[in-house]
Amino acid sequence: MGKEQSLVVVKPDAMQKGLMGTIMDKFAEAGLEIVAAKVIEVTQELAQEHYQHLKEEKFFDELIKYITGSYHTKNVLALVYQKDNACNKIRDIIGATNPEEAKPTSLRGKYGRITTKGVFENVVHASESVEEAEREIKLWFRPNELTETNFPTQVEKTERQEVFWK
Ligand code: DAT
Ligand code: MG
Repeated sequence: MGKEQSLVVVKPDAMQKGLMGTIMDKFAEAGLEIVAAKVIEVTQELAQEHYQHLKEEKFFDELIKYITGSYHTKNVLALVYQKDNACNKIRDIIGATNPEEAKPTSLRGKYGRITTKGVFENVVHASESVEEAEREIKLWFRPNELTETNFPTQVEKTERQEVFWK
């Protein structure tokens, strides 16, 4: 049995503010191990799928604009961390969803803000549970992008076009 894994996303506000190192330092201090990392632009499709459970919320459209980088840089840093009880440990470090309610010493408490449009610019995403982590890791990463995985994989032949160096 492998260790518990969680998806972490350093959101566009944190990327633009140069907080990637600060955020990763906190997780390293807590003994969390990185098993995947990549810088990507969040597409509309990925954003909508990631936040599908919030589709009916009145803040949904603004949330999608925020995570796809309409207000900051488009890049995010997507990571998979692992450790026993990783989801709870990481959620504790990042703090509550609303940055004004988050503990002042947490990442969201320290670096987050609410905009005049009501967007929670809360710096970092992390999976809330083991079940959510599995769904999110499978959504954001392919199996071969993780150095370790507990989730079953299969080999498929595809006709997909891939880009190579020339
Ligand atoms: P979390 O990101 O802490 O897991 P969530 O899954 O409930 O929180 O919501 C996802 C994101 O949606 C959250 O990071 C910020 C935004 N959000 C949640 N509740 C909100 C609200 N009441 N007003 C504005 N944005 C909100
Ligand atoms: Mg959540």
